[in-house]
Amino acid sequence: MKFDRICVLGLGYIGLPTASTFAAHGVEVVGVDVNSQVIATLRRGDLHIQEPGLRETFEAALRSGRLTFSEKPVEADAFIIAVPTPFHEDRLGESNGKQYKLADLRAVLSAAEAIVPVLRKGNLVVLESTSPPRTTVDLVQPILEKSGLKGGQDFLLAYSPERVLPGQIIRELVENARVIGGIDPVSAQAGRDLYAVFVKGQIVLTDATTAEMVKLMENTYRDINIAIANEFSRLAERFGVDVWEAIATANLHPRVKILSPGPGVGGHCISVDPWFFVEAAPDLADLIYTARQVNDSQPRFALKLIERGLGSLAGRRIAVLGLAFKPDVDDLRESPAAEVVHLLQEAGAQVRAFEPLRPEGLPGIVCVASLEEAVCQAECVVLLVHHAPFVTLDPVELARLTPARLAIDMRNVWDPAAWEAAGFTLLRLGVGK
Ligand code: SAJ
Repeated sequence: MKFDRICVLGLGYIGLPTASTFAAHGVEVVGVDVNSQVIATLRRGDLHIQEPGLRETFEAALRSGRLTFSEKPVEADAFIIAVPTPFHEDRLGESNGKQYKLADLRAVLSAAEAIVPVLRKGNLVVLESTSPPRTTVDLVQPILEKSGLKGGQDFLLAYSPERVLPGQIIRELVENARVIGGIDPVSAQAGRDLYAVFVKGQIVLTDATTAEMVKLMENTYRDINIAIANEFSRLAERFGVDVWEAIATANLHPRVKILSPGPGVGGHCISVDPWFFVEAAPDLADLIYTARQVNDSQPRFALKLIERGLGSLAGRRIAVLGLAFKPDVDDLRESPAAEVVHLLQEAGAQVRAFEPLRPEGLPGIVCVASLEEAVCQAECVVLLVHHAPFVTLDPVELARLTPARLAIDMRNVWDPAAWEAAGFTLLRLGVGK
């Protein structure tokens, strides 16, 4: 199948890079977003998100004249839905004493509704948003069929998860293997024709529900791996061990690859998607549920380390480095670093946070525009996110900027010998020695 014109619904961290990449590869793309401010920003040639390399691809797409924007879908050969699937903030599910978060699929469902008036015979619709198993066949297909057209006969429908890592999106979009699950084999094949425009990685065809499950399995596997690392950090403290040394040594085993502990797991993927399994099958997903509990409680464990260093937290002046959900991204959604700051504030500490990639920070947190301002009156400097400039921070220089002589490293990136030599007491997460 050939696709001359496509419509990409949702112009966030996935949709915008995808739309720009298609346009840069010769396809006419109409980018759609319900947020008129986003549309206005993009039409001006500005970006509302930061992602390395995105500006270049976006500008190439604009220059080609093939990327335009609209607040509503228009007729096209294919439609890609790339809207967020967060969880509901205001309600929880419950089954057998387990409370769990519920997927909020409203954006997916309204994107499908918006396609109905412009859906034509022979069109392909692809859902990319991470979704609970069976969303494509049980929820999206019936909505699209309100058009009077029948899925698999009149239009084609597939699920193809985005799998790109924030910070590496532009490269991974092209290089990663792509899974395409059709509601029937013809739909999967059409999906292959579409993504083959730019995907250099392997393209694997399957059915829609398998593809949905593959996506959830990948992120759940990572969540569980990080949960075991976090649990090891707690055990290591108890047993007087350095968890970083222990993990590095265990990882020398050819079949062991333990990830890194930290102050928690955040972002809009790894900390969200495993709940989709729990919600869909609370009676079966015990391990997944427990891993989520471990990772969600890790900010409290991080707080205890700060308490170990400072004693009571009430009234203490603490400089926090990093608020993003992970290093070298500007995304503060579901950030464990922000959670640690909230816990510090609840305990009465006076926190000044410095997030170089998003200096305005978050409401309710005092955010300053420079390292100097963050540390100048601090009693303790806490590294929560290992952004590149923090990793290379020179402790001798820092000692000149701050009266603090206590430093806490939640990411094991500061060299204990160098920091001690500069006059700091350095505490590291997961180190009981
Ligand atoms: N984290 C740790 N320890 C680690 C690795 C990560 O504590 O060893 C934390 C990070 O600090 C962060 C969270 O986990 O708070 C998630 O970060 P991440 O880098 O593991 O993942 P995401 O959420 O940025 O992207 C993931 C990726 N999935 C997998 O690697 C299986 C990406 O490929 C997906 O496309 C993305 O989720 C998504 O959109 O679903």
